[in-house]
Amino acid sequence: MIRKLCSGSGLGLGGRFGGVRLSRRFVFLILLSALVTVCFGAIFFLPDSVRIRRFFLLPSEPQRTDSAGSGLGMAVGAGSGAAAGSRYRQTETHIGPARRKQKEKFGKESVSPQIRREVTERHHSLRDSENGAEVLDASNIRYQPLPEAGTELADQDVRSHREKVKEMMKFAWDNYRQYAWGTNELKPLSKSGHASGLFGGLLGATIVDSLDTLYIMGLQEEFAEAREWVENNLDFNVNGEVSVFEVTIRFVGGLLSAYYLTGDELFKMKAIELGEKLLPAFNTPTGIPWALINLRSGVGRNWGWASGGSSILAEFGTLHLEFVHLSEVSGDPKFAEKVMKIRKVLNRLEKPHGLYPNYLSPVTGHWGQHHVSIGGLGDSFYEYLIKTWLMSDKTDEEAKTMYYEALQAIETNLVRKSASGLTYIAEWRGGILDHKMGHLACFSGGMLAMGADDAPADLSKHYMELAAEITITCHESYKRSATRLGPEAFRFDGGADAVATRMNDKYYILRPEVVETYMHMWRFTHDPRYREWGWEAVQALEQHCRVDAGFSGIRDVYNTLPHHDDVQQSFFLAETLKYLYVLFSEDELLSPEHWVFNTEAHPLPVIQKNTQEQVITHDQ
Ligand code: DMJ
Repeated sequence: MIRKLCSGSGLGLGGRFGGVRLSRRFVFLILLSALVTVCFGAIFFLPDSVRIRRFFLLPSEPQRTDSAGSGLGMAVGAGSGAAAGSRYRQTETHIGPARRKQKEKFGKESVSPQIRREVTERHHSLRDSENGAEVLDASNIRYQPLPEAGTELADQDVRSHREKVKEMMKFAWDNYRQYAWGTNELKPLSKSGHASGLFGGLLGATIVDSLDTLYIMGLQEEFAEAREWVENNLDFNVNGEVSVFEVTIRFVGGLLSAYYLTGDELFKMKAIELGEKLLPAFNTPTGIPWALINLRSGVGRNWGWASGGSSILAEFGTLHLEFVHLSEVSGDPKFAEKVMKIRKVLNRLEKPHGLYPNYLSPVTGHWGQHHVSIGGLGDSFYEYLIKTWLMSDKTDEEAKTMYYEALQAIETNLVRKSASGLTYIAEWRGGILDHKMGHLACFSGGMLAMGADDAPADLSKHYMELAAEITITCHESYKRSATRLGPEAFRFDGGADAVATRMNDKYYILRPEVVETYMHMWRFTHDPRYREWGWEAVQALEQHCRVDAGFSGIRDVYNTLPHHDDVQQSFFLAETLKYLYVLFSEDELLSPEHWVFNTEAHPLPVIQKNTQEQVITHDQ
């Protein structure tokens, strides 16, 4: 019995040697547990622990950017099919020898000095231009406040439509303020805040996204509340991973726009501060940024689902307008240099049939999967080429050339007509056409119209016709549903003609692209049907998306029985309602000669060649 106790329990009842063995084990156990405690502490409490956590804990992979906030969790395009299990964590410290070589190659390229020279030359040429005014010093740029809107419209119907849109904005805002203030978005059925995975620990997406819409609509009290929140609560020092693209278009774009509209330095300082926080995302061998960045540690990585660790065309290709303006307002060319480098890399790459695949490795500089789309994953890259040209006051020839070349390749390879004669833009998978068009792709009607004027070799008329045809098709996708709202994606094969055939393509999450195109088409043509179609959309939104406490997306546009997704997307206030409001306004409000909308509908001023035109007023 005693022997048993001695050998088994280690309670000190054994002989001398047994006692020594037991105390060694005891010390060993204590050391081991101390080590485990230290490791765990490091994983959970050190600031740069995100990567380690990801390694040890089951990942909660952020969703595809565009639709991630939807609550439906749909991935758009090829992203959804990409191996969910192939987790990719390629930070600079993880690159192998071959890739390191690539990094050195790209690092040593003459691209950087060239870009620096171009950006600096541009800086100087503007600064030294005729009148000697320092136009790049934003304190010299004065933007006068917009007038009280609504007074100048002669047409009573149009005026009342605009008032209706303003009322919708107030309703969406009031409910956000009441139930979700300070969070990113409102859940209008749950009456609570919605945390989107796109913004890490960043808060207030709806507030920052709404600033300019509130201001433009003359909702002054609401704007003042939003400003106060920005001043006291908007904090970028968060330990969380954000989407570089989403934060740029919504937060940086929203702040810049608020600055340019109001001249309030607070917004400028905040925009620059956030821009600085995003810069580490560009520390890759090629200069193509990571999709995600931890704002505190500066560690970047790509989405796990994106072809072989690629960055996404529509993300890294949609930073140009904001970063150029960050250089404008800060006087520091480093922001513009980053996006110019992206441009250079893209420009010199070999393109299959002249098309830009949606995936590009930031490490090797090689294309990933050959999936081409003017909808999700590709869309706003093309938009930013033509808008960069326009925003540069038509001086950025490289952007212009790249846009028209890309457009030509798209037209040759992707634009098709359905059996009933509807024009659509298909997707391309390694040379095989997928005859579907996403809601996101419907922005392209407006883009085509915007670029028609400067098109080469008398293609202007043709591009305007194409723009009108695409707009008709997108309108048909709305018209052919029971709710008169359009699905996330619609098809042109297997007997389908501008309708969704799969259940997970039937949702509508308050997206703006179709009304965005109506707005541009109205401005370029003054054809009244675009205002009529915009009004149809307003009525459908009121009927099917308005709920007790805000607006919600719906899960099936072909079913009038309500099945809401319970998310009021921030882009509904930033874009959908703003574009509708502008559609029912006079052309002078944010006119295309002086303003370019970023892809989140935040107006940024054209950087005028002539410095005298730097004072931008509403009535120019
Ligand atoms: C917005 O955040 C932007 O318009 C982006 O370019 C695409 N997706 C959403 C709206 O649908």
